[in-house]
Amino acid sequence: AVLAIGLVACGGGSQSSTTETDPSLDAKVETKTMRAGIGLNDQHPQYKGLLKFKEIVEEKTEGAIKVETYHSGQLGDDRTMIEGLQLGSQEITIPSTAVIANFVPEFAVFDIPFLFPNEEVADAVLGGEVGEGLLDKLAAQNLVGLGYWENGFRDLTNSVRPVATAEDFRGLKIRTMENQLHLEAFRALGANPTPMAFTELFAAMQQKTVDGQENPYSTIYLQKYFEVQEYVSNTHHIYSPWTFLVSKPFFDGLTPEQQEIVTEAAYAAGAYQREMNREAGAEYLANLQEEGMIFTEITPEARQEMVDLVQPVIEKFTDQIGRETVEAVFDAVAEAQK
Ligand code: TK8
Repeated sequence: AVLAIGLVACGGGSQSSTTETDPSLDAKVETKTMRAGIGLNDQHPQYKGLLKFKEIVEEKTEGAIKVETYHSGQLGDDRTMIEGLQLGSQEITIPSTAVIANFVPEFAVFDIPFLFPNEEVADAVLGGEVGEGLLDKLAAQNLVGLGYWENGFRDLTNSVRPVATAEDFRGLKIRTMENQLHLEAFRALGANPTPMAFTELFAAMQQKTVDGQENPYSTIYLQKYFEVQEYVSNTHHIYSPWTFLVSKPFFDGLTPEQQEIVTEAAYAAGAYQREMNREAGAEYLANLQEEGMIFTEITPEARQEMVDLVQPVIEKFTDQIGRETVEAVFDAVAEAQK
């Protein structure tokens, strides 16, 4: 009780005489705090994965590193949080690779529509040489990438009409992530896309500034988009990875042992998050229909038409992404399917 009062009295700040007399705190080195922020809410597997990361790190460092978790964009939108890592106002965020492409252009390779046929191929490419090699490029932006987590296959929702074919995209105002390739791909499909931070999306749909959006079923359900959207189609147009990002100045300031603990925890929590995402995944579409959304199946023929329509966009962006990266990823995708 005396210790607690002492801490309260000094506002948890610099050491008081009370803490110095506590033998268990005597040997303790300075506690480091990692502020971790994400855009999704606390119901999402991404947040549960983050809590797993916190648990592992705090246990293995015996409290020498503390992880503070923030959800629902409490620390800002994805772009702002990445900048926060660069500036040192925050230590962790887990954004979609599509947003990271604004910092490291090669990350746009994952924005190529219909790149991954299934999750197993995504795992092989992201967890393999190509995926890991891309993470190395983050250092030049003062960022450290500790593996990929899973946002998942993105599916279209809107409040205007059922979408079964490319023709049905015509004129729909679709919010996209802040990513050039996404914008042009949706234009090629005939939609009228507008880029927007995730944190503004719900209000935009509610106020009908946009007709629709695209995200995995998990997000559509857990963020309650069914309240403002009527139609959902399994477009599965992009597999969206997340990257676990840490502020490089902060990471460099950790001891080698702490760096290892943080790295292993990020990968372990990522595996846990992916598993949870996939386990729950099958139910979310049924949940959406229970909430009254109308589901439209995209036939293989209709999807092929979409694939063909976005081909010119892929060609246009190949040089901007980096031809070498694009080829390496396509090779890895082919290899994973052998
Ligand atoms: C959340 C984002 C989100 C992404 C988007 O921070 O912006 O649509 O899919 O999940 O990462």
